[in-house]
Amino acid sequence: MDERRTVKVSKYLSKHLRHQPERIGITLDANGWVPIDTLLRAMARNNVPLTRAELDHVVAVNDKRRFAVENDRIRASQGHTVPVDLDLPPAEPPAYLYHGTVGHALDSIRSEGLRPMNRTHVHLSPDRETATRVGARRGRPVVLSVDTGAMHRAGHTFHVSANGVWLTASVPPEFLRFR
Ligand code: HQG
Repeated sequence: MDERRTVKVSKYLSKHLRHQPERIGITLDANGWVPIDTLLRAMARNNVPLTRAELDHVVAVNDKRRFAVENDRIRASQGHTVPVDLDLPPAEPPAYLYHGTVGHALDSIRSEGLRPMNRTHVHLSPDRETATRVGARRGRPVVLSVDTGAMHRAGHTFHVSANGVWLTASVPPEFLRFR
């Protein structure tokens, strides 16, 4: 399978496993999983035929390990806008995590902090380099440091996804460093 098709299928999977499962007639379970045979049948019906071996390849080579396969089921590891409970245990974050955004969001972020917007959680990165890439999806990236140690001590809950993205409900502005 060539690189172009691999990326195309990965985007297709993100779209339907995170945002619009109903568009191809599948239903995610409460934890975001769908049986792989159900997914492959739905893809065939929607003119995107994919074999199990091809799916396994897309999952295995994905640059951000976006998908998890377990017991012949698949789910997106993070990034959902449909309400799913990833059922991840609470995790103690490092002292600082990072958030990549863009300049025009800063005034609003300064006053209301980070909100999940359309997604189920605010997504935080373990290092500045990753956060820079996240911000760059939207324009010239701006990286904020988040005092996650202080948030944790103040009782905020954190989870880490299977692919190393940190998730929390929101980040009040007092925990953000705009440097
Ligand atoms: C911004 C990708 C105004 C926030 C990435 C961001 C990540 C606010 C945008 C994952 C705000 C939401 C998630 C506020 C937050 N006022 N703007 N109060 N609070 N924002 O895409 O973090 O490649 O939902 O800064 O790598 O950019 O798809 O979140 O710019 O892990 O696998 O609102 O998506 O993963 O954008 O990205 P998003 P995100 P994948």
